[in-house]
Amino acid sequence: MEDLSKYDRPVGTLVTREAKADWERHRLRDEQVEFFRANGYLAGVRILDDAQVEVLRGELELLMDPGNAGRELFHEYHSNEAADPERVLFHALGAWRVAPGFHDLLWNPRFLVPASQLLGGAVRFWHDQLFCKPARHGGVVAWHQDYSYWTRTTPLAHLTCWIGLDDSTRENGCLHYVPGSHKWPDLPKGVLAGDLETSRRSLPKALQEKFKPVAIELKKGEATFHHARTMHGSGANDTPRPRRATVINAFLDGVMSDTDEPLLAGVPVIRRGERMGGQFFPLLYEP
Ligand SMILES: O=C(O)CCC(=O)C(=O)O
Repeated sequence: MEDLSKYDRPVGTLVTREAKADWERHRLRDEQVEFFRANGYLAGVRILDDAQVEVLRGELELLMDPGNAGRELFHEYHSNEAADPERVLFHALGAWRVAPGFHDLLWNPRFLVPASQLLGGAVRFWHDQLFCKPARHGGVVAWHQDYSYWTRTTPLAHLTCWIGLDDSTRENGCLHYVPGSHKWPDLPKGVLAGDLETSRRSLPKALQEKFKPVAIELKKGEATFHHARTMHGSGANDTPRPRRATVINAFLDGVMSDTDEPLLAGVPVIRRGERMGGQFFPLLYEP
């Protein structure tokens, strides 16, 4: 299986090539950027059309087979990460190395232009993630701040783009955010697919009082962006249809390693204090 991380440009046909001058039309409006700054998230940004969603759903089906040929290229691969034995949460990091659609998605201007506006500069890739909750017994994702999993990179200048491959609703386990929580301090890391509410109960009382989550219902192909300190989580899926999503995690160019260990499984060490870069962390966009 060829490792597509060798290519720091699109390799297939998922994303149509547009002249850079045409990328302006993907810019967020000022009020959208202001909403993100005030609340720590921005929902309802269309990233994919229905045909592109179908391409990614097809690739995802192959990737979810634990016997898939690219399995060894994933940095993490959990067919079921759910702590609850009655439920299933598929979660994997590294699809962009294996499947051309997930690879090229990183160079989609509909993602890159808003990401650059929200980060305030050049966009560098951190990693991708797949989060899939199967029909009827889909698992939860516990309340967390993404940066609690990423303190090995510094400073915090990170952004998450969550893209639905199904319509996501309260019933099938859509994402929920706590508006304003990006201004909270760094909180301890919990068990990602553990009990939804444990981390909430362990918060200081003052933060528990401010904990007023909102449900982010989206159409397939739409995205929501969030700040790396924004508290978020998602409930179970008991509906007859799956809730599938792909996530792009990025940071502002210039973020550094803060460890002498490999930053992801299977990736060479970037020494503490060195800027993130190289084959596995490509520069995606310089505005
Ligand atoms: O897909 C989900 O429900 C959780 C996603 C998530 O936690 C994340 O993108 O950081």
